[in-house]
Amino acid sequence: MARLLSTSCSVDMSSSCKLPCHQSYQGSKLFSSSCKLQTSKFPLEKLVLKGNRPERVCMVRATTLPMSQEAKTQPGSGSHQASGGSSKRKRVMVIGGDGYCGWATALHLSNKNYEVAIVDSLVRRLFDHQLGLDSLTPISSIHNRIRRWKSETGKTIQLYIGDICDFEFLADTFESFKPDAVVHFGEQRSAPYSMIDRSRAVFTQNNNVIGTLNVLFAIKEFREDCHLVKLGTMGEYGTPNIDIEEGYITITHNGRTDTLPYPKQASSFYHLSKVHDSNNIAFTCKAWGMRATDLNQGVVYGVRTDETEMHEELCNRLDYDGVFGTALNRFCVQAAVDHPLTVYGKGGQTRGYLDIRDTIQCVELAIANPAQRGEFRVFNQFTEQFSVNELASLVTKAGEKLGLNVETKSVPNPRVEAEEHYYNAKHTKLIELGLKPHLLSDSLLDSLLNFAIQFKDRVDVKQIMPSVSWKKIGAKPKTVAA
Ligand code: NAD
Ligand code: USQ
Repeated sequence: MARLLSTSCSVDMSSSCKLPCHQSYQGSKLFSSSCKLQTSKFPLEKLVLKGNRPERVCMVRATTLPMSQEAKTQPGSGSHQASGGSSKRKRVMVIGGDGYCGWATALHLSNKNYEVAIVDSLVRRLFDHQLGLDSLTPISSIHNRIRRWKSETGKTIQLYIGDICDFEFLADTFESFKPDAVVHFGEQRSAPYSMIDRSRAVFTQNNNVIGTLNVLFAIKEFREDCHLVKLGTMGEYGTPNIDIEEGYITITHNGRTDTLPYPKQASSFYHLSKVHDSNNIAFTCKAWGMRATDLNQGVVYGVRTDETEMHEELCNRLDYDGVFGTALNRFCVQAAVDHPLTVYGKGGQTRGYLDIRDTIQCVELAIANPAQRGEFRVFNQFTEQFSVNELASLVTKAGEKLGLNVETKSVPNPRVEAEEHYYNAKHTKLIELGLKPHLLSDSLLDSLLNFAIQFKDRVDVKQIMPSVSWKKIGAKPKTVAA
């Protein structure tokens, strides 16, 4: 049975309904809780009156421990064994396991016989409600997803619902689950979301930087030997006019040589939060002897993995809107509904891309080959680089083969970014560990386009054009729904 730990939940949504709420229990302490959904332009905060002074409180703190007690497991030993074997299965905590990359990864690791727990605040589902967005694919609740996984495979995934910015909650999950590795996907991951207004910029940096800091403290406090596998982004590097190395660059300056962190030039408040995370992680590897791998991931595309294919209730999300949708996924959905492909500006923006099947492969490789104590390891996680124009032309050709009439439209660029630039980023370390890339092929584009066509009736075309401007961001709270 679920044990409620703490609930202090008041969240913004476009409606003003009130939900019944639980009284919650933590140790001997009773927390009163009133959970109210209200209309507000702040993402996850509200002003409450304390004495005569207004005070901001963090809203999402509903936490459960663990959803299913059917699978009582042995506490992990803290050592790093292979995933096989029965009594010594490696225990992996997937933070953000209800999201796009996290869900596919949690299922894959569970399938590969890792003992998996998902930790998620479900805040991403809330953003969708707030902004009036939805995944192209219908997605089941996290509870139904996990139940379905159990009935399809017999495998249990434990579930902890809560906010990692709440250290008490996180500490409890660490003490309960005792992870050997933590895969941390649990952040606000959209650059446009972080550029909507001040409150979203502040939310993004607070959520991401404090959440990661809490994970670092939890590892130090409860699982010193645990390997942190953290999702970073290629966007930390920006688009310098020299080759991008994997994390570090050796520089000779005034006759002296050193190997230093590669310079960072992030281009949104979201991407900047990742830079701060990387610095905090690097520091704790040095200061506390943490073991960490920063996966600087490129833009992910695709939706199907072997595990999500097993049942419709296991289906992953696919975002196509102007806030959370990413380039190639968006273009495929646009082609399916006869919307011109939205190339921003000149379209020379070049990034690293990878198939979601490679995301899960890379994470598995990182877990199976952990960093050493004190090591801050950085891998560039992508398989190919493309400009936006190249992607548009690939989707146009693939669409025409399926009888679609695909057009491209240059949209005034809502972002501040170089539209024509040099880009050559190294990405050999994961290949050396054994990554076998799924390169972007005609068949993958066919399948992604067919997938988009299958769900095209669910597309809200009003959500396609970008609505967030890097230059127009202001302090005033904004509503960006169409
Ligand atoms: P997503 O929004 O689909 O999933 C993120 C999940 O984290 C959500 O389920 C959300 O509820 C959860 N979460 C957020 N803040 C949390 C908190 N404080 N406590 C607990 N849970 C929290 O995002 P995604 O596309 O799966 O991305 C996952 C990670 O990979 C992110 O860190 C992102 O920066 C990184 N990444 C994603 C891409 C991409 O193309 N999707 C590319 C590069 C890097
Ligand atoms: N772009 C278009 N048209 C569109 C959408 C995007 O031209 O309709 C352009 C953007 O201007 C940008 C490029 O395509 O130059 C990539 O944009 P994106 O929205 O696909 O990806 P981005 O905002 O960079 O963010 C995504 C994920 C983020 C991750 C990042 C990896 O949302 O979590 O960190 O990819 S990277 O791009 O390497 O930083």
